[in-house]
Amino acid sequence: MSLEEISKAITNLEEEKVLKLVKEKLDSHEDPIKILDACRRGMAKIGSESGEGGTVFLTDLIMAGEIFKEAMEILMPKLVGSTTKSLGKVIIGTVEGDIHNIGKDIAINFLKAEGFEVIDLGVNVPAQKFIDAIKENNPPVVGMSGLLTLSIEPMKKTIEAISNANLRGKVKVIIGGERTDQNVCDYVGADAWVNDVNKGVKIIKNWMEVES
Ligand code: B12
Repeated sequence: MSLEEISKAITNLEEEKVLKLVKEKLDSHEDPIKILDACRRGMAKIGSESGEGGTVFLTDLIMAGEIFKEAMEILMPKLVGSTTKSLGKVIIGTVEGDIHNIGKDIAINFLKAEGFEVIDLGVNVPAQKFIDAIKENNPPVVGMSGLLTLSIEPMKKTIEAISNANLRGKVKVIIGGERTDQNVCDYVGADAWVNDVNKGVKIIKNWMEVES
C-alpha cells in the first residue's frame, strides 16, 4: 500500500479508508511526517479543484477538512517531538458581530494541511483580541473572515486598531468571505481579499515565500 493511496482517499473523501490507511502505515512504522505529507497532498488536490469553474462542492471541502482533522488526531501524538517545520504562523478570526465559521474553518484546515501553524481566534472576534494575539504570537499574516455586509465596518475598525497599536507594518492582512471584493479590500485597508480558499492559500504562500 503506497502513501499515494492516502492522498487519493482524501481527494475521494473516503473517510474510513483514510483513517484505516493512516493507522496501518503507522503500525508498519512509516515516518509520520511522510503520512502527514500524503494527507497534505490530498488536501491540496481537492482544494485546487474547488472555486471558480472547479468540480468540487462546498460540502466536499467541509468533508475533506473533517477527514484531515481526524487523520491529524491520529498522527499528532506521533508527530510531537518530530521535526515538522511550520511554514509560519497565521492568525484567523471571524470579525466582531459575525458568527459565520464554515468558510473560516475550511481556510484554517487547508492552511494547516499546507503546513502553516494557524491560531484560530474563533468567531465574533473584537479588534482587541486580534491585537493581543498579534502581540503574543508575532505572525506575519492575519486573516479575517466576514460574510455580512455588517462585517465590513468591523474589518475596517480592526485594521485601524492594528495600525493604532503600531502593528500594521508587521503583518499582512487578508480578508475572506463571499461578501469581500476589491472595493471592500481597499475600503477596510487590507492587503488582499479572497472568496475562495485556494486563492487564499496561494496568496499567503506567496507572502511567506513558500514555493507552490
Ligand atoms: C450557513 C449560513 C449561516 C449559518 C452560519 C453557520 C456557521 N456555523 O457558519 C447561520 C444560520 C447561523 C447564519 C446566520 C446568519 N446569517 Co447567514 N448565511 C449562511 C450561508 C447560507 C452560507 C455561508 C457559508 O458558510 N458559505 C460557505 C463558505 C465556505 O463560504 P465563505 O465563507 O465565503 O468561505 C470561503 C471563502 O470565502 C474563503 N474564506 C472565508 N473566510 C476566509 C478567511 C481567510 C483568511 C481566507 C484566506 C479565506 C476565507 O474560504 C472559504 C472556502 O472557499 C450564507 C449564504 C451565502 N451565499 O453565503 C448566509 C448569509 C451569509 N447569511 C446572512 C445573514 C443575513 C445571516 C443572519 C444575520 C441572519 C439573521 N437574520 O439572523 C445571521 C448572522 C448572525 C451573525 N451575527 O453572524 C446573509 C448576509 C447578507 C449580507 N449581505 O449581509 C447571507 C449572505 C444570506 C442571504 N443571502 O441573505 N447564516
